[in-house]
Amino acid sequence: MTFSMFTAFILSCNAPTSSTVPETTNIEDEVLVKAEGKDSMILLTDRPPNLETPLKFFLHDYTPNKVFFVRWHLAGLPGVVDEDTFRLRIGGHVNKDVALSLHDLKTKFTPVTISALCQCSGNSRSFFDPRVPGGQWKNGAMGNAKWTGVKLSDLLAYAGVRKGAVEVSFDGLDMPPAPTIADFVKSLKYDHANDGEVMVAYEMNGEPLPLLNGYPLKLVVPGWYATYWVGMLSDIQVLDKPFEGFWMKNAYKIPKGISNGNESPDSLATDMEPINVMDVRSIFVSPEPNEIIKAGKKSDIQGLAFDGGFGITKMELSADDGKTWKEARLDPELGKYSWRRWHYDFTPPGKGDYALLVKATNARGETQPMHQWNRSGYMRNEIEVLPLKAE
Ligand SMILES: Nc1nc2c(c(=O)[nH]1)N[C@H]1C(S)=C(S)[C@@H](COP(=O)(O)O)O[C@H]1N2
Ligand SMILES: [Mo]
Repeated sequence: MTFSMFTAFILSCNAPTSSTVPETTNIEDEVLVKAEGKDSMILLTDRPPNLETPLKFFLHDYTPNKVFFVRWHLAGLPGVVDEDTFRLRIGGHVNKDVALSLHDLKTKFTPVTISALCQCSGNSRSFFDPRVPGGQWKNGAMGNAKWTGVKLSDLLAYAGVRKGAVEVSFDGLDMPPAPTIADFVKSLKYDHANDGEVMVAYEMNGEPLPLLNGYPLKLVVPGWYATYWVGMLSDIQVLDKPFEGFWMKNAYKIPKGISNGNESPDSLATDMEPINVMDVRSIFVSPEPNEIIKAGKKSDIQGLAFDGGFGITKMELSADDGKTWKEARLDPELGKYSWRRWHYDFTPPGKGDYALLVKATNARGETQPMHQWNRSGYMRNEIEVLPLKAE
């Protein structure tokens, strides 16, 4: 394995060749880059690589691997992973420590495939008002894919879990760039890890994962925010006491038991818990903001809706700032953990400016708030507004 702290993954960039670097980046100023194994994507940071999917690719039900968003915390990423020598290790509170090759994973266990949305906790953070620190993502820190691999419960049974297991931790090949920074390790409660849905994927949309999406293995935690979807997964530990690492104990915390992770800037929540199931949410995909549509003519407005796996049951749009709502049509489900596409016919009566609002409701009756905020910019699900011009 080649470990290079500062592997350059960005191959080319269309940023203006001006000699001055702006001190603040306006979210309207997108810089598109081509990274290793990827097509043009929106650049957030280059070391570690953080790349956003341009909105137009959400016209696909399954996000193409070449533009699937990329999010790493630590700059110490291997530039290449050798498929022959790579091993996934399982140890800790088990009967036998095991080391499995990719070939073992593909031949010793029954393969499973699931469609699931992988959404960063901080997706759409740039829209929080007041602004919060962290990656200033728009809506492209998510992607929907078909994941193929092995059930984690099968792997745990293979190693033989001893009595008294409470949690399972997951570590990847990425390394902190300095000893003072904590390695990226996440954990799940043992019962969740062993539920038969959590899986270790070796394929994404029928192909090996791109290196930048965690080749060769990614933990898939259906319905949960992507911070748990550990990439370049190389080490699984069964634990007989709760995991105490930085990325569980300190980072990725939300106000406990509060819907949509809401809190207010002048009275921050004090009781916090690790982020978990995705809240209900919808976005506009087409037309894009400020696009020009035809006055007096029907326009297809379409977008996506998703939640933590309970199922989207109703989509509504409003053209009068939320006073009245009309139902939109839902496309067939792609799977309970996938996003679901919706369509709405909108005919602007005359020329002028319009603003559409969109709201999803799920099978548990949960819906989206008019306003949402928290200090970390997580779980964004405020009702989205689409400005349009009719001519
Ligand atoms: N090993 C490792 N896995 C990781 C991360 C990381 O920094 N290191 N980031 C997590 C976060 S916060 C997100 S949003 C997803 C992003 O997955 P992607 O880069 O394949 O889109 O990976 C998760 N898995
Ligand atoms: Mo994330």
